[in-house]
Amino acid sequence: MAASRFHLLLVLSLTLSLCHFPDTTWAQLRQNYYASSCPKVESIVRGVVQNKIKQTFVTIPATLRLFFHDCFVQGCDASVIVASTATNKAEKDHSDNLSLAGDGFDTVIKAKAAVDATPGCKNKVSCADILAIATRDVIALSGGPSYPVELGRLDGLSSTAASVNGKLPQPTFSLNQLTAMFAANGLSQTDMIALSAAHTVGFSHCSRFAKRIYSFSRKGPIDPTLNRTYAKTLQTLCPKKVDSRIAINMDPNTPRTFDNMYYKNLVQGMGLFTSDQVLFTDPRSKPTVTKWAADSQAFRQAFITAMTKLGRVGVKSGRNGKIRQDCAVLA
Ligand code: HEM
Ligand SMILES: *[C@@H]1O[C@H](CO)[C@@H](O)[C@H](O)[C@H]1NC(C)=O
Ligand SMILES: CC(=O)N[C@H]1CO[C@H](CO)[C@@H](O)[C@@H]1O
Repeated sequence: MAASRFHLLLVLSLTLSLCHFPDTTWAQLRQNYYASSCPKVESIVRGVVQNKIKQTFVTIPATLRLFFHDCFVQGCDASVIVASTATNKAEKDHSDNLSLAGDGFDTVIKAKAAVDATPGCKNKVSCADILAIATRDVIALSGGPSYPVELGRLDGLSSTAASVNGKLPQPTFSLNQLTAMFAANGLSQTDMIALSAAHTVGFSHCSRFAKRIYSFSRKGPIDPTLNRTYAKTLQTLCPKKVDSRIAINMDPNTPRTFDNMYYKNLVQGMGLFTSDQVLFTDPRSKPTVTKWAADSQAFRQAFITAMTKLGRVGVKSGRNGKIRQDCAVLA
């Protein structure tokens, strides 16, 4: 009795405190958010994404990574898409953006134009939601799991390069560092392991892992957790004096398919970054990697859960956001 009264109080006070800070919750996100204001938004975005993929495969990894970077810096509010101006250096011009491929930005801008050209939809759909829909679509269109996407985000009101500092994981991170950074965004270690499988598609520049194949430590030039055969392949693909623009497939086996090959690679010592391989070498995450390498269905379910949680990070509402007319321009 006392316990349930305490429970009631707790629920009440939580509800009250949420009411005081409605701008920081994701409670307003829901499926079919645009059912009355722009009912065809999801099929419009899907059409643009499909066309864009026909032009270039890079659309897939570029859009997926753009969504991740957007959500981890000031929340999923399309602030990563904002262009720098004479007076403001925006998020996308931080050095960690390096390599955010232009095709992700282009996908959102084209989809926004298509949505706004649809009668009734003009200025009704946020850039942040368009990016969330496009991301769901690129995953599904490359063989990954599909899921109903939660919508109702507003676009952020600021975007600064300084806000990126310390917010994105580095390829040299340990399991503790990875887990802590994801936890800061409300994501569990299991979510982190699931989301890392995004590296089953897309490219990396040689510089991001060169140390692992050429100058690992005093004990030897090659990272001992790296498969020897794979290390040799990487040395061939990325010679010491490599053109800094060269990028290689992160999943050497099925680079264009969104699948659980990522985990199968880790089991064979074929994770490209330290932050990938550590998921297998650290005994705390190893059982999950082993399980998902063998059980694609379990991985897909965990990935959907984690992506949905990622999409709730730092969502803007009320006075903390707006619907941008031009995704690249704040005002
Ligand atoms: C767990 C920590 C993570 C680290 C340390 C990390 C780091 C990196 C690095 C260094 C690259 C290569 C960039 C380049 O050289 O061009 C990369 C690429 C990529 N990352 Fe991650 N990442 C992480 C998690 C994620 C997550 C959670 C997602 C999405 C859900 C993601 C999606 C991607 C994609 C799709 C690419 C390929 C981009 C392209 O080909 O254009 N990453 N990541
Ligand atoms: C290294 O990779 C090859 C396939 O490329 C595999 O046959 C071998 O078992 C791997 N070695 C280890 C130690 O996992
Ligand atoms: C795609 C993009 O905007 N890249 C920028 C990332 O940051 C560097 C350095 O700050 C810029 O030179 C790039 O243009």
